[in-house]
Amino acid sequence: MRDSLEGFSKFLSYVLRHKPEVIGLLLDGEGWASIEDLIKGAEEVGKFLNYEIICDVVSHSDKKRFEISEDGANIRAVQGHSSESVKRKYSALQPPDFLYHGTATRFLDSIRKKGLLHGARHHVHLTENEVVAHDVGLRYGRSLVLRVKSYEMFLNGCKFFRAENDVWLTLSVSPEFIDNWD
Ligand code: HQG
Repeated sequence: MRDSLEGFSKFLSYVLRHKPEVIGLLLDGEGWASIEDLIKGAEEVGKFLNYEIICDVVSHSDKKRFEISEDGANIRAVQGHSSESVKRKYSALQPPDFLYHGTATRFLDSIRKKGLLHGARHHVHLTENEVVAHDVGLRYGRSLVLRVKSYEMFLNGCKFFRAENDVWLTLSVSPEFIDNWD
């Protein structure tokens, strides 16, 4: 992501995942919002956006966080939502044997007791890529990558979903399915 686009990307993540109401934006159940309304709403809070900037953010997003509809009229974040208006219906999939979750060492005691919880977001986020997981953990402090026995969870009836940008999602991970505490 180029530096100049990072601020716009953070703003889009904020309104398309978490707080659309701060700019009076409506998200439908699948997370879609009108780009016209997004531009108008942003302008009302003093944030200048236009269609070109939005397309630039979408195409340069390192994690492919956003998607523009085929007709070019709407935009959504593909995962990471906490907004209650969004109830994405991902299709359930068989996961690989293991998936990774990057966290910070300071959360470990709690994770040992309660497992991984989705918190304010709708899902726990997992990845096939350990390096990506490490970077995710760094956002909160000293990073620690937990290995999740995803296939075993699947055999035990837990559902897994994969967002359009290959982020894996599940509702929670109980401690017994984490296999590398030390
Ligand atoms: C931790 C980024 C204590 C959890 C990434 C994490 C991701 C617990 C934090 C996406 C816990 C929640 C999401 C428990 C979980 N006790 N702490 N029982 N269970 N936690 O930001 O997964 O760049 O909501 O380990 O790539 O860090 O924004 O979730 O540290 O896909 O596109 O609670 O955000 O993508 O933090 O990150 P978050 P996350 P973007």
